[in-house]
Amino acid sequence: ARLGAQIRHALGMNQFQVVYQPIVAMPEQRVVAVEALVRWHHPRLGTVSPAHFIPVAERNGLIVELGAWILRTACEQLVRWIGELGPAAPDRVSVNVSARQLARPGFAGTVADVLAATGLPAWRLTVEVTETAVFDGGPAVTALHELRALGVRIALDDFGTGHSSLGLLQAVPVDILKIDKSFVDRITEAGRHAVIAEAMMQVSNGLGLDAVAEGVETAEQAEALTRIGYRLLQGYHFGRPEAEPGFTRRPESRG
Ligand code: G
Ligand code: G
Ligand code: NA
Ligand code: MN
Repeated sequence: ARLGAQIRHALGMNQFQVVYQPIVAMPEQRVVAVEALVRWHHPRLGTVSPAHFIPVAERNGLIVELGAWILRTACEQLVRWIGELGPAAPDRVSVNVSARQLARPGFAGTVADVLAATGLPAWRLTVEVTETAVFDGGPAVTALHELRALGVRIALDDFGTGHSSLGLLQAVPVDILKIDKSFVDRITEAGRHAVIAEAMMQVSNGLGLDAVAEGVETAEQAEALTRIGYRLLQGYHFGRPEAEPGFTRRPESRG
């Protein structure tokens, strides 16, 4: 069958899984949040990347159903961790929302229903949207205002790579800038990358937003980012996306 039809089947067969990547606060490296990322374990194809199937689900509309399942699963998981781990649980969970999901009438209502059903307080949920999902205004931006009114936080994902990064900040309600990995990759080289990352930090500070640097893979990158003011870091250096990230293991059993 075509991939689109297989996605519907996979939902019924429990082939999707949500994994969680830590977002740490420097310098203590406390896990203050996790980003939820979906995985598809296909019986024949193995693990299919969301970079491959999310665009298909967007085109055939199944992203609405799949996205709602991801949202509910992530909210339930944080509620469970808070119950099991208390203060060692992350404060927040961040869920990626695609353009089509966000622009569909009733999206904020779905989020409100999931929060009510799972008991997760709205302030503990962040919705991650890309610049391209919101840059032409319209229903997607209306949805962001509705989410804000619920108390949900908004993160602008892959910040700096879209069409209108700075202009967008005038038009769209945002709480968090997620600085794209492409800036982090070369942050330790002399040259323009560090200058741009530093300018983005100044914009973030000036507007009173949080900034998260994504794709941090080395201690050197973490150090360079910290030096220019980044306090919230995410990347393989701190942890990969996993079903049960390191903080779920009790200190006495931690390797
Ligand atoms: O997790 P990974 O790096 O393989 O993700 C690849 C791409 O798929 C990224 O752009 C990421 O934002 C997207 N993605 C991962 N999980 C989700 C999800 O739950 N919903 C949406 N809409 N996109 C996701
Ligand atoms: O588009 P978005 O930023 O949501 O996508 C995040 C993607 O980046 C996920 O697929 C995640 O698995 C991946 N990722 C997270 N941290 C790192 C990292 O340190 N290095 C690389 N190469 N990918 C990362
Ligand atoms: Na994201
Ligand atoms: Mn991102």
